[in-house]
Amino acid sequence: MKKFTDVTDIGPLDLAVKEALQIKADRFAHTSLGRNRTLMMIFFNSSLRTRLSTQKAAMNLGMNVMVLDVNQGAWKLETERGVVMDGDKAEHLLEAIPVMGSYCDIIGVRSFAGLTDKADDYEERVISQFIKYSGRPVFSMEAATRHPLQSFADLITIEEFKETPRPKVVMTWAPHPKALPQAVPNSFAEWMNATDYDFVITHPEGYELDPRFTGHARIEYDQRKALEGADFVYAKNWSAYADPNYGKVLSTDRAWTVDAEKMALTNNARFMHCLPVRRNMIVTDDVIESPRSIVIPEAANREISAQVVLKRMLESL
Ligand code: AN0
Ligand code: CP
Repeated sequence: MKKFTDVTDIGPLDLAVKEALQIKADRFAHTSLGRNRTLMMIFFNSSLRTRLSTQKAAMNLGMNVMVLDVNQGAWKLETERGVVMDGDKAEHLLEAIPVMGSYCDIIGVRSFAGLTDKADDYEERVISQFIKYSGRPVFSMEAATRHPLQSFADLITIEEFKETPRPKVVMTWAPHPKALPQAVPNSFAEWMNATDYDFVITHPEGYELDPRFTGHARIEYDQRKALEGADFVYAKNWSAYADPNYGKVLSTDRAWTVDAEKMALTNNARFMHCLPVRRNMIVTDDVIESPRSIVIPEAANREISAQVVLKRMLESL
């Protein structure tokens, strides 16, 4: 595998999940595959899970790991070509990328949407340049429009916990005080649409996602109606996608918070969230702490999704 940025890069999902479960059963089965190979993780944004789980996955494969926090200690990077660099940015991505590529075998990049220029975000300028200029296999650790390692871990988690072959999975928007990217919900929709699950998306009006991601999923504006009979409730906040409100917070209405009364409408659903989560905005304490909440095993599966991707990239070197 030479790149991992969207669902199509992983091939048939049943095989990917099978490989993930094999790795989970024996995560040290390939400790020599990564010998003398170096992973470089480049973060333009903060992270807890992605940083730790991806590093752990690389260590399970015997790799060496380097981590660069671009905004802490590195030169500030210019990303636009053609600008006169007389501001605070000391280095251009076009030099920095091949230099970083020269020190490693595989590159992971986290670069969130800026949420000001939709065309810029949806062109995936930053990660595309890594793919083009690094000379290395590149995987997304959440780019502007997708978070595929998260969605893959979500899929593995649903496969582990589902009690019916074709569960009803409901992704619900929930309130958050700050503007967040659409990457997690876009990606989750893209991956769920690649399964045969009954997939429903619910959000307030104005929060419609890019139809290239939501595809044939059912959109239901009445959250309670959407939640009826759900087997999995996947909560997430995102900022508006539609013009003229791109990147804006339109509502922080806590009537959309996932609470016990909402969960009572479901088929005793499992509660999921990618984390980090704001308690009592997105979800109440009692729901996230309940035995039906699977946010911790979901996060634990990030190690597994990362290990499948790294293993396949190492095999292709
Ligand atoms: C980020 C987001 O919503 O994209 C990362 C989630 C994995 N969340 C925050 O910035 C809180
Ligand atoms: N879910 C996730 O990607 O978490 P981090 O932002 O902490 O990496």
